[in-house]
Amino acid sequence: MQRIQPGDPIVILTGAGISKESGLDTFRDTGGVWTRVRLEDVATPDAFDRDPDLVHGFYNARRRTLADPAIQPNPAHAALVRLERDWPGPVLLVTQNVDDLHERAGSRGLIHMHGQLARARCLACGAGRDWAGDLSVDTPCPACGATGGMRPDVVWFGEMPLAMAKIEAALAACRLFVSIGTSGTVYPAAAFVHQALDAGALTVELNLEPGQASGLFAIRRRGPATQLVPKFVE
Ligand code: BJW
Repeated sequence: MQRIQPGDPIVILTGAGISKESGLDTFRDTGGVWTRVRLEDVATPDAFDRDPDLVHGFYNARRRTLADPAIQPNPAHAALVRLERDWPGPVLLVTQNVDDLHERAGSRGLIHMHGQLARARCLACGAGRDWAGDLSVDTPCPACGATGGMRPDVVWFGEMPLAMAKIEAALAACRLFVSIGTSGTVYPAAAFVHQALDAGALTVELNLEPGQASGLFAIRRRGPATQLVPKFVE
């Protein structure tokens, strides 16, 4: 097994499981988002063209949940802040999550590869901005004034995830790749472990249940993120 030296570059990938104990649902577990709503109805560009009211309703509800004071970063988010602060080398945190719990915990410079719930983007002029309230088909774009084009700034199926060049460069250079709380079913994130292995990195999975590619990880730890991540970081 590869040995990690202080200062070696690290890439961390997080998924919905890291925010579960903060009170946010995962997607594919029992009771998860996609067990209640068909992703084809709310998380594709076609769905937005077909029924923007339905899509806005789905994301407005999730934006309100995220704004609930009961939803707070948990000890797993906090442990990653300590890792980023104390590790003497580069640490790139890549999250598939659209929540802002990593930032609220204190992480800086992370990549939201699937976008952010608290941002909106205008299809007419492309302008993106922070967004706290509801969106509707009548919401005018604050930048260009067009109506009907404001959409959640998230990455739907069939769309290109964000900052892929930066992520792939970090994966090619990393010596340690840690996957936390993701089922590994959604590409391209599901393939990051292959890219890390190609780079010769040590691969670690921290998850409640084994992800799709669990067998590829050199180290696998099972349990809730709030216990596993602080223990791994210390
Ligand atoms: C705990 C825990 C606790 C629970 N502690 N753990 C066929 C083959 C290959 C690819 C494709 C294909 N057909 C189509 C595709 C492409 C498609 C895709 O991957 N489809 C698959 C379903 C097959 N992908 C795309 O379209 C992507 N774009 C793309 O590929 O562009 C082309 C491209 C090619 C090459 C390079 C670059 C680009 C876009 C995907 C967009 C995904 N969007 C969503 C919605 C975002 C907005 C929103 O939130 O509404 O992103 S879908 C949803 O899934 C969300 C998540 O980020 C993503 C991943 O989910 P995650 O985080 O893994 O959650 P779960 O629920 O699946 O798992 C939770 C895990 O937590 C579990 O493992 C539990 O055990 C664990 N857990 N409690 C620790 N307490």
